[in-house]
Amino acid sequence: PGTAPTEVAPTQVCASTPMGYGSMRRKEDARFIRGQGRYLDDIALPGMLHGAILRSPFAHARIVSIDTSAAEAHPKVKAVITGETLAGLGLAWMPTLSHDVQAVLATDKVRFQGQEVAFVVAEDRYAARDALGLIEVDYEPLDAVIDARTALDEGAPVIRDDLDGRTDNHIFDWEAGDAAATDDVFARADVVAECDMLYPRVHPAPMETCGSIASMDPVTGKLVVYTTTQAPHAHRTVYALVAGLPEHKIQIIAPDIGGGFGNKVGIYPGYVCAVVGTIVTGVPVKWVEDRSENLMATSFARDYHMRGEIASTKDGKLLGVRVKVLADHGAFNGTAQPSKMPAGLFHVFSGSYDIAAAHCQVTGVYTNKAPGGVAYACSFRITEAVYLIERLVDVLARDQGWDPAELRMKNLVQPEQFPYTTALGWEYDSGDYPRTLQKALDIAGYAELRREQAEKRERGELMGIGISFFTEAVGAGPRKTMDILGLGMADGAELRVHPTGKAVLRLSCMSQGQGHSTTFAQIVAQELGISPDDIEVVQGDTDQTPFGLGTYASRSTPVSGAATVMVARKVRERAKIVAAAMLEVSPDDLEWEKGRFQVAGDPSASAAIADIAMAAHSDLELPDGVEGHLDATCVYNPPNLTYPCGAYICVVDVDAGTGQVKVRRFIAVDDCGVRINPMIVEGQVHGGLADGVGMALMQLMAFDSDGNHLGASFMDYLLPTAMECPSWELGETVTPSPHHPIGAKGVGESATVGSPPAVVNAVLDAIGVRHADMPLTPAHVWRAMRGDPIRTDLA
Ligand code: MCN
Ligand code: CUM
Repeated sequence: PGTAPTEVAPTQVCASTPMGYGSMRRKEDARFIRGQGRYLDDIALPGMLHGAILRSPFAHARIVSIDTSAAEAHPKVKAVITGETLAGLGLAWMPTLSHDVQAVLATDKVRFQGQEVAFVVAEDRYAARDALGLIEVDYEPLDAVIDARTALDEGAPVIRDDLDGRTDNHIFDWEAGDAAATDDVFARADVVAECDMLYPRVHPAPMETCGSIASMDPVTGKLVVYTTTQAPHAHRTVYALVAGLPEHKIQIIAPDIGGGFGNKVGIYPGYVCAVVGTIVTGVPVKWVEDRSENLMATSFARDYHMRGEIASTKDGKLLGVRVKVLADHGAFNGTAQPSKMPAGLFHVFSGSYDIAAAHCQVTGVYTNKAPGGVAYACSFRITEAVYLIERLVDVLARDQGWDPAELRMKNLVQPEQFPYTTALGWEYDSGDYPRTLQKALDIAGYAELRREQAEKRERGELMGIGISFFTEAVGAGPRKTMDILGLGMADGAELRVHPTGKAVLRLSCMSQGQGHSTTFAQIVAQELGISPDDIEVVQGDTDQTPFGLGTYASRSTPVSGAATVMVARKVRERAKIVAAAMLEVSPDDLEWEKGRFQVAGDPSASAAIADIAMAAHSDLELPDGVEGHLDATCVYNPPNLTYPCGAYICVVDVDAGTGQVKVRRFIAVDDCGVRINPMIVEGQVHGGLADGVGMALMQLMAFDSDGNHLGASFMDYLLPTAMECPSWELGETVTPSPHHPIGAKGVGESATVGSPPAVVNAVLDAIGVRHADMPLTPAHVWRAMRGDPIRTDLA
């Protein structure tokens, strides 16, 4: 027992480059594995200076005074910038992605431990750091709000007294669904299960931390910013708005990115300080944060306190679900999500089930913790939504003595119900949920696992089986419903085929490790019959690429991918006219066949794309009104989101003496529609499953009651390694998205979203406990087994 069945074969990598979809090796890896990646910290500009940030040791304190004279006297220091300096330039505060403001450098108060207080620019990084110690700040400590549940208490310290008329820490109330209809089904239900759960604060912790090099050319007045960003064009627009510069005077360049995971969506004070630094000194200024700074001050994730309830008939037909959420947004409301949705896409929490009524009520509060929110492969808070519903279903099954697999199978949305509109108004595009779950159960050998579990229980051994089924909504989004800071979420693409038949594709999205250079070339290859090796994908430079909102929420394939298909098809239409002129036939007589146009009924008369490209640039006479050359542009506004799904099963063994959890097996059957590169998809799934094991078992941003951050290094903030991960057993179903031009759905966050509840459900199944919060560290498991539930996030 316990060995993986052998029928799960790893994906075969194509021996030669496919002319389209298939598991080709990643084009970018030849560079990366030879150490030829070019990351922000690899860049050095002539005369460049280095910045460092002085950070607050307090979670909440008034700034009485700042004395920078000793730092300024340091022989290698070129400038010391404080909030007061910035206030003089009107830059002390910057807008956040959620229509709040955030201090660039604190002027009045510090509001979280690690907040930015002063910026030193010096000849080298070491001198800049040394000079931080010479700055004298006189703080007057204030009581801090650390537990979100006390943020709205009478008499709680008011964090945002900078905002006019603020007397409390309330940010927003938001609801979705039909409250009355939901209350109605609950009143009629035979059984109701409820559960309080915390999705604790975690951090994306990419391998590369964040940084910027800003360079203002004093002659042309052009600002060039090399920066770790997942959304170069969105950043440029924000800089333009803040600095009052036209977009063409700002160039954002994202070099190679060493992991983003949502951590590189927002604009951080350090980026703005680097810009101010170059304006003040007249030379380029580089700022790169260290690991502790990254963990303490940049975008965290989750921090959702949820009280969920689920209603069902006595024979297990789910009727309704409702939830009240308290969302901890930290000291500034800087979460990233579509503007009209302050809880992101959390309202997909009815999950994969045919549920008649659902309602959520979300309240956001300020606390003395770092701002940010969302981030970490979150699909705009679908992680929290999936965790909620998948825990509730398990709690209900346990209360009623039902099998959790059977309960799910009984309630899944059926294939014939698609397109399926949920009680919360989402239109799920496609899927075959029962088949997907059945496949996972088959790979797992579910019945046999339950038998094994029962036998082990007899012997006092703790083995658990946990299931989760998720549906995600990715590919934000339709312009009429989704924008960020007023910018509609459509993406541009430009494709140019050179005379020799090689091509350049320019995109607004930005790879952080997802392999876009490969997969987007494969899309063009599939449409035009040009080898992916001959297609260069350009991203990350706003002077070189069309406008679009960037890579997060797994939107690249659904939106930029669709734009790529459409632009390639536009080029193919032009190629058809050129081919018709070459072959002296009507375009209507031509058929497209594997990279060439051929005359219907006469395969010997044909023109390959490379010949067509040359002819398009030649003296060939084209019909009136037809432009020469072979290129096109397109902007894609998605009609709907895409809805990938998956069934995950986790098998754990728990040491009854120590509470140590070992993940023995993990089965993941994903459906992301048509797979462009199955190997890359599997890589994305592998990474996300490791994320899930990490969040469920070890990752946590904890605080003490004074707001001291207890996870500011990898000694305390634990990330999973290969040692904690089993050999993943993957499967797939493929239900193409009906509205995406190639039927592809996003997959980049699926496994991070879907796997934590499977692991938690497995551990709780093993120890026979109804609920305990993540992370299920040995200490937490051990206490849970003794019926001693604790708040895992507070020391
Ligand atoms: N893909 C495919 N077929 C599909 C769907 C996707 O071949 N049906 C491929 C895509 O072409 C792309 C990759 O899989 O190469 C991921 O595609 P997609 O699902 O569109 O996601 P994005 O490219 O938009 O990536 C964003 C997503 C997010 S939001 C986070 S967070 C995350 C993730 O990607 N961050 C990552 N995966 C990551 N992987 C790495 N290595 N590094 C990160 O920072
Ligand atoms: Cu929310 S993390 Mo990803 O969407 O960049």
